[in-house]
Amino acid sequence: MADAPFPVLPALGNVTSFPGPKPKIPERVLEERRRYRTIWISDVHLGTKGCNAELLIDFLDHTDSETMYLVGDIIDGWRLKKKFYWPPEHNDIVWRILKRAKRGTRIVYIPGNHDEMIRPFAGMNFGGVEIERAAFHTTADGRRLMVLHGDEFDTIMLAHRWLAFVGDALYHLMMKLNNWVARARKSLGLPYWSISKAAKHKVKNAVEFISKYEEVVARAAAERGVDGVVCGHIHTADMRNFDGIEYYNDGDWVEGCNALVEHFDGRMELLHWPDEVARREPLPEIEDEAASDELAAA
Ligand SMILES: [Mn+2]
Repeated sequence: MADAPFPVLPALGNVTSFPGPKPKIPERVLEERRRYRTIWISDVHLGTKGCNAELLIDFLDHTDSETMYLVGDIIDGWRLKKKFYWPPEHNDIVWRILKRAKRGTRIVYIPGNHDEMIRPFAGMNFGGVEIERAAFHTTADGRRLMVLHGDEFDTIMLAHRWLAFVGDALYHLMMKLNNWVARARKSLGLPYWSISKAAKHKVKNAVEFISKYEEVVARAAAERGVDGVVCGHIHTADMRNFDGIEYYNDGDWVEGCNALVEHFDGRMELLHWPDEVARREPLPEIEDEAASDELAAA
């Protein structure tokens, strides 16, 4: 089913007169794009240095879908207000999304908290991009999913929000540091005190926070009578099931570089794009004739 012919989009290249400036990174016109029924991405944070724009451009050039949901925090208005940062690659992303809309992809943009200035435009359509506060999506196998950014649950989850962003790397660094501190203290005749134990408590809280958040969102979805929920916001891609309610988080393009996709049979998949790029066959090497001529002459 995943290889079923793509029913909606016309062949690539039909849009010959797309207006606007040419992107800095030229669009790769591939014969074969990966085609999905639906794509969800969020937490792109355009307007910040954290955004992995080139990877996202690569993703956009290699995929297509009937529907694409932009699940919030696409543009980081909070940071832009403080400091304006907008490299050409960020324009390239906007250009590609608008071109997708023109080519026939239904694009639904659900602003998040960082792009909340776009929320008042809910119900409007800009260049084929529908702005919505939330959306309902029916999968090919008939499941009804609620799509929303996810900051709506922050009031419930307020305590220690920052802990959610303390990652594994910090934990391991802490463990190393712990060994070093323990040895130093021992040589000084000081009693054992675990820095990692103190830190571990906080990291454990972070893991619990994510788990708790996921459950809160899933339960809220259950109350609305849907089969599942798709959100972003916490920058933690995941697929889980809480008592029959499906929870999907499409991750982010700051750390994870993830997308959630629905295949044509309704099967859901989380993509980690750096892995997909790594798996790709390298392009054939271009033989450097000048260099080989030099070698022959030597
Ligand atoms: Mn957010």
